Amino acid sequence: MIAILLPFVMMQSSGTDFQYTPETEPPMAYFDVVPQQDVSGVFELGAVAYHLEGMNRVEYTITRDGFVGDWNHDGVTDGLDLSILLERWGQGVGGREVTRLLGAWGQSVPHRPQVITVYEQTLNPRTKELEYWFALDTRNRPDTKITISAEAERLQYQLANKMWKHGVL
Ligand SMILES: [Ca+2]
Repeated sequence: MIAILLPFVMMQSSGTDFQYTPETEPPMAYFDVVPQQDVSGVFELGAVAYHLEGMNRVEYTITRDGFVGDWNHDGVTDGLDLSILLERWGQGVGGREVTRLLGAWGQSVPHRPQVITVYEQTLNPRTKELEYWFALDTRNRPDTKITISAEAERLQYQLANKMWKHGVL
């Protein structure tokens, strides 16, 4: 079981002009996830995001507590962790996880934040909603608390305008 905390950050434009200029409005975005829940396996996690000028991307930053390869949570990565990993072999755990574990052998290496960028909204099979979503695989790292933050960025006005002129948008 893994607890997911979901703070959300939206990028805002800074302006003191009170004219309505949609190209300077911040995007609207919300996680389509119940916060602070326990999940396991592969969890399709996403946000609904919208902007009048179009969305560019939603960027997620995944921060994990604990240490790389420390499957038994004793604070160090060693043979006991390798045994646990091998018991889970083929269940979302494979060579990449062994490499990660061996790289942290005998140490207490904190997880580095993982960044995932989603540029297109598609149907999230879990929620049946159009979202900027990704598959969070909780099987390939030791169970721990995961905090996920996201930034939603609108399409830049100049880029949208240029794409419009070329008939892409
Ligand atoms: Ca350990």
